Amino acid sequence: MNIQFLQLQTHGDDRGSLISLEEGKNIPFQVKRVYYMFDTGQGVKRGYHAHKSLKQVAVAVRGSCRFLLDDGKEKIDFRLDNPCQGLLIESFVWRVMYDFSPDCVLMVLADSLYDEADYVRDYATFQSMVNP
Ligand code: T46
Repeated sequence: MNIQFLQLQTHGDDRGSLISLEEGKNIPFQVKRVYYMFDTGQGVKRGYHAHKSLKQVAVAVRGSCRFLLDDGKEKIDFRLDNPCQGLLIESFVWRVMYDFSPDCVLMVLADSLYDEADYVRDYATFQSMVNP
C-alpha cells in the first residue's frame, strides 16, 4: 500500500517552532474541516471505518498514536509521533487508531464537511467495495 507522509516545514528559531498548514501548498486539497482528538483513554481504539470520498491529513501535534491502515489488499501498521509529519489518508482506506499516549493530540484536516453518509463502518461491506 502506498502511504504518503507529508514533511511539514518547521520555522524554528530561539523562541521555538512553528508549522503552517496551507491548502494547495503543503496540504494537497481544499481544507473544509479541522478536528482533533485528545484525552483518549488508555486502551481505546478509534476509527474502524473507511470513507467513500473523504481525503484527510492527520498530524500528531503532541504525543503519539498508532495507525492501522488497510486498503483491502494490504495492511500497514505504524506510529505517528512527529508534529512535522502529516499522514495523508485517501478514500477507501480502513483505519484504526490505537495506543494513544496520554498526551496525544491528533489533529485531522479534511477536504469535506462532516457527512455520516460518507462512512463505511462495516468491514465486510468495505471489503466488497474494494474487492468487487
Ligand atoms: C476519521 C478518523 C481519523 C462530528 O460531529 N463531526 C466531525 O467532524 C467528526 C470527525 C466527528 N463528529 C462526531 C461523530 C461522533 O458522534 O464525533 C463523534 C466521534 O466521531 P467518530 O466516532 O467518527 O470518531 P473516530 O475517531 O472513530 O473517527 C474520526 C473521524 O470521524 C474519521 O473521519 O477518519 O477520525
